[in-house]
Amino acid sequence: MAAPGENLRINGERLWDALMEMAKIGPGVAGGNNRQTVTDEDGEGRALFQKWCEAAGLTMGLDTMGNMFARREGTDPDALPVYVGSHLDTQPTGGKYDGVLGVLGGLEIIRTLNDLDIKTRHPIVVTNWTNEEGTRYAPAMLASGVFAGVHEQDWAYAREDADGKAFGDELERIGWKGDEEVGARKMHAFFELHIEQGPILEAEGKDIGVVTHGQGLSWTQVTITGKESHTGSTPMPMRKNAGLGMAKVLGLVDEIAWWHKPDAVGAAGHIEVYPNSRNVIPGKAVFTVDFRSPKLEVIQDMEARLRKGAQAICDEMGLGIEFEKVGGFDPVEFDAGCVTAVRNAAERLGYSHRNIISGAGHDACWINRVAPTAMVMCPCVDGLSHNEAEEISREWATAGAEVLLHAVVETAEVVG
Ligand code: HGY
Ligand code: MN
Ligand code: MN
Repeated sequence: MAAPGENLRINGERLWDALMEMAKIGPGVAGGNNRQTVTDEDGEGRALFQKWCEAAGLTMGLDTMGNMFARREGTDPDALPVYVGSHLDTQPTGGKYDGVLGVLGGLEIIRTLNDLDIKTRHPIVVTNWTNEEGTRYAPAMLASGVFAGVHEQDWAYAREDADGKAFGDELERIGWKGDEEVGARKMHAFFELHIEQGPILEAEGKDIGVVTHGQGLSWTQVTITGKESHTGSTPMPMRKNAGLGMAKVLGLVDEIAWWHKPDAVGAAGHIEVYPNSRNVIPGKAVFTVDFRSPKLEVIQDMEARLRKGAQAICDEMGLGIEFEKVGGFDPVEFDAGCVTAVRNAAERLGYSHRNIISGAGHDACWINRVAPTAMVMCPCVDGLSHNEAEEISREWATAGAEVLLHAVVETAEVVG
């Protein structure tokens, strides 16, 4: 496949303007975003994306999980499309670039090809995957997981948020539940541009991360039960303190991750105690343990140590404990051909680059099961993400989108 010339560049200002425009929808309280999945704000963001896609001459497909597919025709209608995209939903205290850069970077590719009247043999489809974050509805990468055949759609529709609202009902309520069968689409390849969400690229002064692998993830929801009682009048020996049990287990989670250093991370970001009253000993604690590692055997060992150690803590304290696996995927190795297209693009464009393993999960990790897939990463300031202060530079956004452009166009085969 002929590679595009090194002077094929995107319009960095236009990409940056699009990012800032999208960031106005579902603003956070500290400069970031709170555009959680299947909320009204998510619906607004989708509508803006659709408007831009239609203005760029794309036709929009929508499947039964709300995944959006904006198609630019190729010269060969029978050729499988090259897909490019990420997610528009954000964390409750999310940044402006996590996911969004990958979707709007895909749109910028289309806008650039239109400007230059470049045709490709394969169609190109810009994609927005529903509920990548997994915050309001666990697990993360829910809709790309259904698309890849990992989750059943009915199970996904029944997932409930903290207020007991079902995912399928909310998707329908915001008007973004499509008719197209999820997973019916076949892909020639899939590329995802994403911020690193870690410190490596910035620390090493690299413009581009060539993502060869994605570390695996395990989410275990733990429920510890004790006995609610008065914080003042209940003698210490009589207490069944579920909150204290949780605190000890959280200390164990940290120990387990450090025990496997440097190949493991562990924490709990979701934590609830009941009744959460100042003068009541918690009778129940519910929290989700997030373990990750590039090595499957390390993830499995961490899960086993958690169950054994947490059970022993609760037995000792006279507390009940239940475990439920609520998310996870094995470590991922991306497609060598697509990864090479990304690396060659960075070389051709004169961007410094290094191979990198993705610390975060992405839709690409599931799509890698059904199509040749690779990711492009750009640095982010202080490696910070899942924080409203998440920041990137215009130069980094431009570099990432240009590498994405070259990898996608080379794979889609320029015609004429
Ligand atoms: O959890 C993750 O890694 C992703 O940000 N959803
Ligand atoms: Mn993301
Ligand atoms: Mn995220």
